[in-house]
Amino acid sequence: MERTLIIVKPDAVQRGLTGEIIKRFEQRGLRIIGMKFMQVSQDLAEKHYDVHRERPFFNDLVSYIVSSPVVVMALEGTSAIQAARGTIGATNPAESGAGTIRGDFGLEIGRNLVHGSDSPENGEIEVANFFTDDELISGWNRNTDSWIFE
Ligand code: D4T
Repeated sequence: MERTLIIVKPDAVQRGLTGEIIKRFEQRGLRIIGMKFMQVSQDLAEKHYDVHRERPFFNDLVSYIVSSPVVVMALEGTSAIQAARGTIGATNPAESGAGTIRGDFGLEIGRNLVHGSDSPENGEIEVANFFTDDELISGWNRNTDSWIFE
């Protein structure tokens, strides 16, 4: 099982797309192990995007993620990283295929609606950055699990 951190970003929450976005991950088969509505602090935003600190778009990225509340989810599943990124689409919505979240709802890279972790290692780190242990319910079973996980 892999874990991925999903952030329904400020633009998606403001546009009323939270339910639509959660639905897509649920129907993909990923299991929710944590979810909350929150305001990302400046410190947490800088930590989350630390890998981009030297990039020219770093300040815009941080301002965007702290600009309004977000919904964060920790999801678990086999190939959760790759599956979630497929559901999300390419970084630039203009290049995302129809049927992906960014391809269906976005146009610009700086308003790309949703974040998903890019590796199993980063999935673990990012989930731990956004959730305390007692906010996560890992290891619960859905009655449908055997119809989703082989
Ligand atoms: P996130 O991290 O938001 O899920 O996006 P990706 O995983 O798809 O893309 P990324 O880490 O390469 O970029 C993080 C974030 O930076 C913005 N960005 C990126 C930008 O504004 N301009 C750029 O040129 C790039 C490469 C968009 C996503």
